[in-house]
Amino acid sequence: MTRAFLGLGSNLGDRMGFLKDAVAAIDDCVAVSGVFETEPVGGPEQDHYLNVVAELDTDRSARDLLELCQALEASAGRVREVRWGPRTLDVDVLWVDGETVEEPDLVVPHPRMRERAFVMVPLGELAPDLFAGWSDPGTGGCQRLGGWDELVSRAQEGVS
Ligand code: A4P
Ligand code: MG
Repeated sequence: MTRAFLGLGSNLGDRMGFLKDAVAAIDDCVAVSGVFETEPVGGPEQDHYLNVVAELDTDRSARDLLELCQALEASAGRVREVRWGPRTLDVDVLWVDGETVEEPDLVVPHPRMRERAFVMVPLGELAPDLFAGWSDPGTGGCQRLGGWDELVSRAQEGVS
């Protein structure tokens, strides 16, 4: 079994609902970071994101994980319009222990992850080893709203 990390983000519709359903569908997820409200990076003017990072203990390859990411995005009804544009759900393969991939449709570790506080700050809660030595290049606000379980139960009570 291998340690792997996925980054999840939503900035359209029921953001917490999309994240919750996606995490629930990852059967080898073993931990989830806190939930962060983050300023959009790149793309057109758009609303703030909720971002989390999920840790998996998995026997899936990076390629299998990309398929999982795309299936989760499809379940959330994601429509691809503009690159870096608003989305119900974006799921990226960030890191797979011991695996690097450089193919046209899959690059792992995620090539932009170290440029982004919305990835590195939640990732740092789960993987201090990957966070070590990182400094924020100034990619905008990243506010911790609370722990994963706390935000899931608040969403169930209808508080957003
Ligand atoms: N792809 C290549 N490598 C990977 C990987 N490691 N994981 C390919 C996932 N996908 C990977 O992605 C485009 C293509 O990247 C996929 O077809 C896949 O084969 P996409 O999800 O269709 O499009 P995108 O997400 O708009 O583009 P991109 O370049 O993946 O954007 P990013 O880098 O994912 O950034 N701001 C905040 N605050 N929070 C966010 O979550 N997310 C983005 C998207 C921009 N700004 C954001 C956030
Ligand atoms: Mg993406």
